Amino acid sequence: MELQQLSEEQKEFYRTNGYLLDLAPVYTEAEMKQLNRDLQELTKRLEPGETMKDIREWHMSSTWLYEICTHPQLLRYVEGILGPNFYVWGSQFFAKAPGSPDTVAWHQDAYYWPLHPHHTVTVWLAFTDVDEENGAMGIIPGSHKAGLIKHRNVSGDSVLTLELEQGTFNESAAKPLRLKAGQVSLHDDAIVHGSPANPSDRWRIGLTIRYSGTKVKCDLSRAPQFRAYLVNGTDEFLHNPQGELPIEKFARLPKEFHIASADEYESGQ
Ligand SMILES: O=C(O)CCC(=O)C(=O)O
Repeated sequence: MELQQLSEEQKEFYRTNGYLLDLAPVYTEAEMKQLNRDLQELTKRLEPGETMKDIREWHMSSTWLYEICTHPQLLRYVEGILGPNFYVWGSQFFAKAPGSPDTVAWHQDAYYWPLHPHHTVTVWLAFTDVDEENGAMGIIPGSHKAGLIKHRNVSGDSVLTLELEQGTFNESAAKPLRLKAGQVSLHDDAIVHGSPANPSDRWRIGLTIRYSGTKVKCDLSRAPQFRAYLVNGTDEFLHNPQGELPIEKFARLPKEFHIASADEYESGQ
């Protein structure tokens, strides 16, 4: 299939709103069926007590996941946002079983990450159809322009540990990111987003993949596990340690290689 480039209109929409939807699918229905079977194989590598959200940064250990993160169509979409030179450094599944009470509290990704400057885009690849009924992610259009807002610790059913305080953004403006399996959305690292529980009888599974322009430097004192994999263009800065390519199809990454999140940095873990 011929690769799609982002149009000038789509780039402008992203700059204004901080997200992008309605892109041509990256995978066909048949490919998604196979990818979901493969995902089952990968989940067999989880340890007791772990869930799919612990499949995190496994692109460093699994060639299967690395190939998804470097799918040529994904790279073309990301190139439209970041320009020609960028690396991948993060990946994580966000899955909600039928009836799962798990939520993702409203947050801004950049608050979690010791990355400067802000030039990071997340691809959210739908492994299942997602909509309002099964806990699709919601975003607040344009909220990436307001800068970073202070987060507080959250308890309860959120799978993340920090949240924005109510009143710091306009929750009623939230837009659900509906996707068919095999489609992606893109979002800016400063956009306010989150997701509700899944009261439906369907699974809701998405893979987030994080890409940054080569000018982005990670503060390694806060995330020593950080590894950049140049996936497009050239790295004229060499700001970050380069990752080693995985060699096994479904190998897990030892937990100590997960990239810590903001609360963990703050508590010095
Ligand atoms: O899938 C979700 O509900 C949340 C994903 C998310 O927070 C992210 O992509 O940063």
